[in-house]
Amino acid sequence: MNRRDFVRLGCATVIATSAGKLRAAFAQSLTPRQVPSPPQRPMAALSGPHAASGAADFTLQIAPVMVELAPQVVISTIGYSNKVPGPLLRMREGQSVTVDVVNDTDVPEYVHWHGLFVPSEVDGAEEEGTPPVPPHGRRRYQFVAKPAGSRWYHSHTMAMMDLHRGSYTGQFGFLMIDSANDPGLYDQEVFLALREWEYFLSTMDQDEMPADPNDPMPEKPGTPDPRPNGLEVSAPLYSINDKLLGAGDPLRVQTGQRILMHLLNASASQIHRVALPAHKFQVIALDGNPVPAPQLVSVIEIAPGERVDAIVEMNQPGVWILGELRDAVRTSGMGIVVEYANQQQRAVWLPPPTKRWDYTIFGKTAPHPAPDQTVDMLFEKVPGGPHGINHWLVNGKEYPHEREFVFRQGGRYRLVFHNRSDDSHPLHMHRHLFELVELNGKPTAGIMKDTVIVPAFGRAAVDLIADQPGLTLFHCHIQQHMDFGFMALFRYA
Ligand SMILES: [Cu+2]
Repeated sequence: MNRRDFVRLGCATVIATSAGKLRAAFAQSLTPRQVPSPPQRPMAALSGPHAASGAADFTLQIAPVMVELAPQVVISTIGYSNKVPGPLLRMREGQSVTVDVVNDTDVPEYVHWHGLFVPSEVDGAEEEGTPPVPPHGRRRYQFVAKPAGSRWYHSHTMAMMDLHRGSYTGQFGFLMIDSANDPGLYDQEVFLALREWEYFLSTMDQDEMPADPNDPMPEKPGTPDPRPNGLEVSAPLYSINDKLLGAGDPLRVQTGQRILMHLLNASASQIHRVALPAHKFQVIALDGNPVPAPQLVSVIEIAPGERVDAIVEMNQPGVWILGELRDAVRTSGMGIVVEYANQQQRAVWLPPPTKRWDYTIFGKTAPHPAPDQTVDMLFEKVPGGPHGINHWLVNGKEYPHEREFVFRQGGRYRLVFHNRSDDSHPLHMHRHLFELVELNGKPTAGIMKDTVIVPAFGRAAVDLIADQPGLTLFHCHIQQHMDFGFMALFRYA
C-alpha cells in the first residue's frame, strides 16, 4: 500500500473501527452546517473604548471555521484567523507584544496565554478579572513575552453543557517565546497539536486509558465509592493539528536529521500517549521549560494543557506512523506519517515497549528550601450529580472559594495535591511556574511546569514562589472538570 492508498483507507478505517460512535458525527460532518460568514465590518466600527492605537504585532480573529480533517470529513467549529491550530505566534523573550483579538461570534470570549507571566487583567480568565473580548467587538492584549519556551494560547470560556464552546472548539494555537541563548541544535522544527473532535457525552468512555493497577495510589480510600459514574466527555475523531492520520502531508525527513518536535495536547478531555516506532524521543523540555536531565524515551505521555519538546534523531529510514498508542484512537485519526526521503513503502506502526511515563526521570536530586507554608489541596469527585455530570470538590467544596487560598508576596509555598478520585487530572496554575518536588512518594527537583498530571488516587507536591501578584486561577485542564467545580482562585494578601 502506498501513501495515497493509505490516505484513502485512512477514512475507511476510521469509519470501520468505531462505527457506532462515529456514525452520528460523520452524518453531521458529511453535511456541514452552513456557517454564514459574518458581514465585513468597516474598521471604523472597531473604534470605541477598546480601540487599538497603532498596529498590533499580531491579530487574531475569532470566527467560525470549517476544518477539513480528511477528504469528505469536514467539521465546523470556532477558530482563530480561519486556521486550526491558530497562527503560530512567535516572539522574543522580553519583547513587548500587542495582540488584537477581533471576536466575530455572538458570545464573549477570553484568550488565555498559557504558561506566560502576565498580569491578571491580561491573562484571559474571567475569574481573575480579565475583561472579555465582547461579541462582535475587539480587545487588545498587551504583555511582555516571558518566560522563554513553548507556550500556547487558547479559549478560556466556560462551556458547561455546551460542547461547542471553550476548549471544545478549535480556539488554540502555539506561542513560542524564543530565548537569545537557544543553541538551535536541530535541522527541522515541527509543531504537533493533539486534538479530539466532535465531543459528546457518554456514560462510559471506552477509549480512556484505565488507571494502572501497579500505581502506588497513596490517596486510595479503603472502600471504593459505590455511586455510579456520571456522564463523561468522549470523542469519535482525533487528529494531529488539523488532519486525521494519513490525510495530511507526511512529515518529510532525511536520514541523519535531528527534528525538534513541539508537542502540545490541545484536547479538552483526554491524556494521550504517542510513540514513533523504531525511534526515541529525547525529551529536552516539559511545558516549555528545559529539564535538568534530558532522557531518551519511547513513549511520551501528555495531558491537556501540557507541552513536551523532544528531539528525534532520524536514523531508521522508512515510512512510519507517529501515533497514539491506543489502536482505536490512532485509527480514528491521532497520528501523522513520518516519511524519509526516497522511501515509498506503506506507513508502519509498531506498538512500543510499555514503559511507564515518569516525570521524575527528567529531574535531578537536590534538597528543597523549606517552604514558608504548605497548602494541602484535596480533590474529590461527586459522581453523577446535577445533569448527570460528575461534580468536583476542592477541599470539600466546588468553586468558588472565598479566601481559602492566599499567597503572601515573595512567599515560598508547597502545594500538596491529593487526588482522591479514580481519574488522572492535569492540574494547571495560571501566571506562575511551579517546581515538581514529589510524585507518588518519589522525590525530584528542577522540573519546572505549569501543568502536572496527578494520577488516579495519586499525590504530587510542587513548590511555588509567589512572585506574580494578582488573582491566580488554578484548575484541572479537563474542560468538564473545570466547569463543574474543579477550580480554585489564589489571591495575594
Ligand atoms: Cu480533572
